[in-house]
Amino acid sequence: MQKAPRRLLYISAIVWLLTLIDVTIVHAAEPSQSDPPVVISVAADGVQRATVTLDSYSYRPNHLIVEAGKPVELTLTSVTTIIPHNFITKDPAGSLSVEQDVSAGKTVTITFTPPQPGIFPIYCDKRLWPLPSHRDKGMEGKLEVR
Ligand SMILES: [Cu+2]
Repeated sequence: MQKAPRRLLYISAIVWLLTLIDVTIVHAAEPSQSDPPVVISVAADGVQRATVTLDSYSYRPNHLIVEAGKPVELTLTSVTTIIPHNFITKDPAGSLSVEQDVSAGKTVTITFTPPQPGIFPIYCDKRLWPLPSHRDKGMEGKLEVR
């Protein structure tokens, strides 16, 4: 009979603790809005290659400039120890649709070819309920296709 309320209390304590930790992390890590844009150069084989570092809660660099119609190869490297992230960029009006999970501490390489010019948001939609999404915490950037 005692079990249910105790469990609820336990869950409340965990949520409270996570919120506290989260607030601390958000205040410790300043948002990286001022990163300079990075023009990704086209290699001899025609591929535009770059490495993006995923941290809690940022992409670095967070403003990528690429050319339309040429393949883009991104090496996504997570430097977190626990928190999983992802890398999403989509053009609702076109055929650009990238969605890649990157587990904590892992590196994943993705390749896509942006079909047309435009500026598309890059973001992480992970969230630990009831906390705000990683995007809300500043984990976003932009893909500028020229
Ligand atoms: Cu994330």
